Amino acid sequence: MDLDLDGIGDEDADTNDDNEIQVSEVEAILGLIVNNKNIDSLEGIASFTNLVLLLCNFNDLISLDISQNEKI
Ligand SMILES: [Ca+2]
Ligand SMILES: [Ca+2]
Repeated sequence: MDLDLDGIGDEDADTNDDNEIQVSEVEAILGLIVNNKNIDSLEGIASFTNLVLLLCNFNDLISLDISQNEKI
């Protein structure tokens, strides 16, 4: 998954490998592609303030609130 949309796939958002996702690491995430992952909630999505791309087809989402994601 290419989280920062630089064309290079990224393992995960934990870029400094301390096993925690800091706010700065969440803010660095520009793209989330989570199609077909059996996800039933994207409740924390509001924290992804710099997100410009969200693909979440074929999941079990009932509702999705991206009103806080101003760049989508
Ligand atoms: Ca990348
Ligand atoms: Ca980290």
